[in-house]
Order: sequence, then structure tokens, then C-alpha cells
Amino acid sequence: RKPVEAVKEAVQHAAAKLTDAATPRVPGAPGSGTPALAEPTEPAEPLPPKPEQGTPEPRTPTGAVPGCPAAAFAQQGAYLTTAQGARLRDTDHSLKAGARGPILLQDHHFREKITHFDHERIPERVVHARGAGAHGVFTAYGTAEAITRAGFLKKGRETPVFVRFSTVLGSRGSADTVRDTRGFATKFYTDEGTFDLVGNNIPVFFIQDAIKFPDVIHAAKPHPDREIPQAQSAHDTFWDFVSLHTEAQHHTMWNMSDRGIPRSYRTMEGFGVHTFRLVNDAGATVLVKFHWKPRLGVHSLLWEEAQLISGVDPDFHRRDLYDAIEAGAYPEWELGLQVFPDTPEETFAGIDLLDPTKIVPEELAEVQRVGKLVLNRTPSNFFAESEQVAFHLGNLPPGIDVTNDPLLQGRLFSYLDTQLTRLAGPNFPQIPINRPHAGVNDMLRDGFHQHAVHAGVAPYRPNSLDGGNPFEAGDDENAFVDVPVRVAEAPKIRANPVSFADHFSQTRLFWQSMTPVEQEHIVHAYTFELGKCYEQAIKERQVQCLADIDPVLCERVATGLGLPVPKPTTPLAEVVPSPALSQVGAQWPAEGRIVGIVVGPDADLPGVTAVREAAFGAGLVPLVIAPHGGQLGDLTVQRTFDTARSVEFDALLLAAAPAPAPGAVRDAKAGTADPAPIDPRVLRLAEEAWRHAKAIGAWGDGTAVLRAAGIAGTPGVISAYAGPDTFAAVQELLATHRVWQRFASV
Ligand code: HDE
Repeated sequence: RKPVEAVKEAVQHAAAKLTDAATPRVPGAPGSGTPALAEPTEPAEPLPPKPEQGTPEPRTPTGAVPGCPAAAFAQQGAYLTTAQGARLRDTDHSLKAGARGPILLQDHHFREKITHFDHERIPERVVHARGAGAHGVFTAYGTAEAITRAGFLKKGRETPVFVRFSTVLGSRGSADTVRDTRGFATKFYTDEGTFDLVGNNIPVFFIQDAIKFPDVIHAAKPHPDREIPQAQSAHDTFWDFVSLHTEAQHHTMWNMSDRGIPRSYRTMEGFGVHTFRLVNDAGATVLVKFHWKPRLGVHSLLWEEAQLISGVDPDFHRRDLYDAIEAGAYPEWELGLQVFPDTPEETFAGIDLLDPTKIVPEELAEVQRVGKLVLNRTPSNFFAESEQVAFHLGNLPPGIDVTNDPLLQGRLFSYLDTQLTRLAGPNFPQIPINRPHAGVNDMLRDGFHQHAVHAGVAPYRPNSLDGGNPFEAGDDENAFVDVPVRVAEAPKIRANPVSFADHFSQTRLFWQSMTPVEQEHIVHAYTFELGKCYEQAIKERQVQCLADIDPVLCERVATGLGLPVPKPTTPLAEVVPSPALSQVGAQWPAEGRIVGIVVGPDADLPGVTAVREAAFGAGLVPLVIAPHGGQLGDLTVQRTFDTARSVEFDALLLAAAPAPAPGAVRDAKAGTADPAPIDPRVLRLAEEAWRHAKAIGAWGDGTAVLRAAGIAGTPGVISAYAGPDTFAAVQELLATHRVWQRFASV
């Protein structure tokens, strides 16, 4: 708090200077005719405008009309108007010199409309351009109260949030299901100021120092000459970088695993990646890593599914998120903390907590749950919310502070900086989605797109003219306190700690923690991606890295690429696998999963109705797939054989074996195992669903499809007498996400 004496002195100084002025303005100055300023000792609201300083509406410091939702600024009244509020009687014809004449320059409505349109696009994010956001609420369990003073983590406290999920590499219009890291950025609108937890679905990062971010991104983005490939890491420059720069190997392994192709945003874990420092009321500190744990478990796509979806439904994840929220199947995560003592070494179990290429296995430090996030509202306007939201690691509430992780330190600079171009100037915190829910009384003024109409004459401290406002908060008034950590006496150097040099042991730990089927997916991913590279030297260099990670992995990938198998260049680390890293084995709620039901004119329609009711009752989404759109008896058709593709469904039910449409080309398989020909599109649905290890059930005529596809009696393929029995068995299989036994490696 500024000493009162200083304010008093400033007042006296100003008053003395103004004694002889013609129109003294300082209250209490000789000749001013106004009473002397009381000594400002208490914080107060900003000064109101003087009576002669009216603005059109009374506004809060951030520019909002009190009690008026942001949307009301956008659409008021029933009539179409210009941006200046003048009503328009025609917006379809430009003003011309006669019906066949040229457009007149004086057509101000035309110019306003086209000019605005010309400037509708803003620069997309340099990374994480493709994303989708949703609103929700975070409720604290109170389990973190002892270790942090952050108010939003106090028991029962509810905080509004906005979450944006994203891919990293692709442009705004790229497909959702590409192999990539996913962003998981959360804005908590706490009443002590906004907290942004800007994380990913992968707990480690490619680089250890932020200064290398342009390098890794330039390598991963499309080649600069032809701008190919879009949203992919399967190309030379990416593998050139990660094979030369081996600290990227751990993150790359996660990308090559099933984590790189999530089934849904709802089934992704989230990680803060860096270690943060929490401080409690007594000033005691701990180090923590943030985790988001999805209620529905962690599930992924298969690579073939991901590729098909990129064409069939490039908006797959976005649609899934919004459909789930609109259906009331609200996505949920628990926020968890791994807590470590704040020791001078900043290590735990020998792991350097400042190294963002390392995890601390959950078996060594339990993830303690501190609250629950529920996403329950879709944005009203994609641009206004998902596009304009601006996250920043420096948005921290009291009780959460940063560490010296060099990646985190660099990010503290980058996020604020990038918004200056992307959102055109420094006033982006005034954009509705970015406005804090805590009162704002800053002394930031002017700049492009200033929406606030600030009152007062003294946006500086100390001041006497605005009564000393605004005041600095005292220690007991919820101010953010930088934890006074000791900064080591050290020479100024460009170097890493020695522990940062270990690039392979945790990469090996990840590989060894996978089940055989997950390892098989990793081998295929490396073989696919390196198989897309043109440069032999790059492939060989990456295969050498694999040799330094694990000889079995190396041999399998090298064989797939037709390359010799190199020997490790360093001794292989002894690692203890972490089963928590695997996605296979556990059972999860199946809510919100999509079940396709194939019907035909002769299907058991009452059975289908009963299945639909059971599915809705279990929180699943049943979609009827029929030969044509419209109605089939009482059933409304949601997909036709033309619009449905197996990749959209988590499980498939067959209530009929529809015959091919007249004139259709007969599928080679139709009729081989069953005399009655079956529509080839239905056979493809069944075959693909089987290949992708999905639960499949059939009853009545539907069982003929199983026989024709040659999949009857195989694991996870159910034939039952009635629809509801079939559904019950399939529902049970959905709890493990896939029928893992179908994979050769299981
Ligand atoms: Fe980011 N990152 N990042 N990043 N990042 C951006 O900020 C940056 C990193 C992450 O949905 C940019 O507003 C640097 C790690 C997410 O709006 C930019 C470094 C993690 C999002 C930026 C990193 C992330 C971003 C681009 C290396 C996980 C999307 C647009 C030091 C913990 C947020 C923007 C959204 C976005 C910089 C590394 C997550 C350029 C310099 C590690 C989820 O500022």
C-alpha cells in the first residue's frame, strides 16, 4: 500500500502550483472554492464522470452496460439497420444510375456492407488454429485448500469456465481427426481474476526451451515451397527435426501412439505439462502438475478410422462435442494434482520437475482430485467465442505461481504477444469472451479498439486528482503475491541443466508401458509416417533413435520400412513400466456413445423401437440407418445407406439384411456365404465395424449380414433372438471401448 504521506505530499504540491492559476481545479486549493481533499485511505470504485461528461450509456470499466448481456449490443430492435442504427428498406440492390447503370460511389450502405465483409477474417492462430470451445462450470472439492490460497479451489466454489480444444498443426479449416497433439485450454473466470490453464492432451513437449518453438513448428508445418502436407507430421521436415533433436522423441512417441488420434474431446486427458508452484495462506509452497481426467475414460480412434473420418466428417470432434452437450450428455473431467515437495533441487524421485519432456508416473505420485469440470453450454457464436478467446499462461490467480521451467518462462511472453496481431491491438481483454468476471480497475488506456469509456483524469499512481484511486490491495486483500523464491547466484549462460540431456529413458518407459495392441499401433504409426518421407537419411536417423529407445520397436519399424536394423548407440535405460499410461483394460461408462441400427422395410420395427428406448435410457445415442430417408413405419430415419459410414458409430446393430437397390453393382461377397444378396453398403458397414474392433449385434434377419460378411461367431459379434438382448450385450462390450481380442497381437 502506498504510504498515505506520499499522497498528502502530492496533494499539497499540486495545490501549491495551482495557487495563482486562473481556474484552479484541485479541490481544496486556494481559490478553488471546493473543500480540501480528504486523505484517501480506502479503496473505492472509479470516480464517476463529471456531470458535464456524460456518455450515451452508463458503462462499467470494461465497456459493458451494467446488466446488459453482450449479445444485446449485437442485435437490437426488429429492423435491419446500418452499423450506425439507421433503418434500411433495401439491402439486396446497390444504388445504381438506372437499373442497368453503374453503381454509385455514394452508396454508403453498399460500401459499409462490403468493406465490413472484406475484413471479416482475422489471422488464424499460428498454432492451434483449428479448435472448438464450450462453456461450463468448475466445482471445487476443497481438497486443495491446504496447499493453495486460490479461492476457486475452496470447497463448493463454482466458477464459470470456457474450454477450447484444438489440434496444433492444421489450419482453421483442417480435419479434426488428424494425428497430432490436442490443445486443452481452460479459462476459469474466478472472482480473484482469470486463471488460464493452457494445456495439451499429451503431458510432455517437444522442446525444453521456448527459444526452439519456432524451429519445431516450422519443421512440423507444411513445407514452405508447396504448402504440403496440411495438418500432418508424416513428412520430411518434421522427421528431420525430431530425429536430429532427440529431446523431441518422447513427445513424438506419444503422437505415434493412440493418444495422437483421440476418439473424442470428451475422452481425452489433459495436462498442464509444466510444474507450477502453489502457495497457501501461510506462504507455504508445493510444486504441482495439473491433470484433467475424463469421466468417460481415455479412448482413441484407429488410424484407418481417423483417415476415413477426415473425409467423411472433417468436423467429427467438434460435432461430437456440441451434439453431446445439446443431448444433455455433458462432458466431464476431474481436475487432479500431482503434488511434490518444493525442494531446492526441484526434483521428485530423481525426475527433474523443470524438464517439460518428463512425466512423473502416477504410480509414483498419485493424481489427487480437487474439483470437477462440466461443459454444459455451446457457444452462441463461433467467431465471437472460440475464435476470439485469448489464453495466456500469465493469467494466474493468487495462490498459483510459475516455476523456472524454461518452456513455461518463454510461454509467459508469447501468449500476450501473439494476441497483439491476432486480435489487433492490446485491448483484447475487453472482448466479451475474454472479460474477467472479477472487477477490473486497471490503468491501461487507449489503443486500438478501446471499448471502455474510462472516467477520471489520473490513470497513474500515485495521484491525488482521482483521490488516489485505484488502490493497491494489502496482503490480506486477496492480492496476487509473487512467491519470493530464491534465484540462484549463477553466471548468465545459454545452457540446460545436465539432467535435461536424458532423452530416451522416459520414451522407453512409455513404450514399455503399452499393451501389445497399443505397441502394434505405435509400430504402424512410425512405419506409416516414415514411409511418407522421401529422404532416406532422415528415415535411417529416426530408426537409429528407435534403436536407442527399444530394440523390438526398432526392429519392427525398420522391417516395415525395409531398412537395416541398427544397434543402440547408448546403453538402454532400466525402466519400471507405468500401467496408468495404457488405455486398454479398464471399464468406462458408455454414455454418449453412438450406436447405428441398420433397418430395412422388413425389419423387426417394434424390436428396433424397444432397442432405441433402451439406448436412450442408458444415455446412448441410437441412430437409425435405412435404405432411404424419411420414415420407416413409426421410425424416423437419421442416416441412409448413402450418408452413413461405419466410422461414425461406436457400435453397430443389424435388425435387417436389406437387399441391394435395383440396378446396384453386386458386391463380390454378397451371396457367397448366404444365398440372399445383401446391399453392399450394409456389408461394408459391418466389415468396417468389425475391422475396427467395434461391438456388433444382430437379431432376426440381421444375422444374415454377419454370415455374409464372414464375421458371425467371432469375438464381440452378438447374435440374439430379440433386439433388447442384442443391445444389452453390445452395451456391455462398449464399456471397454473396443473388442480388443480382435487384434492379432492380443
Ligand atoms: Fe502454446 N501457443 N506455445 N503450448 N498453446 C499458442 O497462443 C507457445 C505449448 C497451447 O485454444 C499461441 O493464442 C510457445 C505447450 C494451447 O487459443 C502461441 C510454446 C503447451 C494453445 C503459443 C508453446 C501449449 C496454444 C498461438 C513453447 C501445452 C491454444 C495462439 C514455449 C502445455 C490456445 C495463441 C487456444 C497456443 C506459444 C508450447 C498449449 C503462439 C512459444 C508446452 C492449448 O502464443
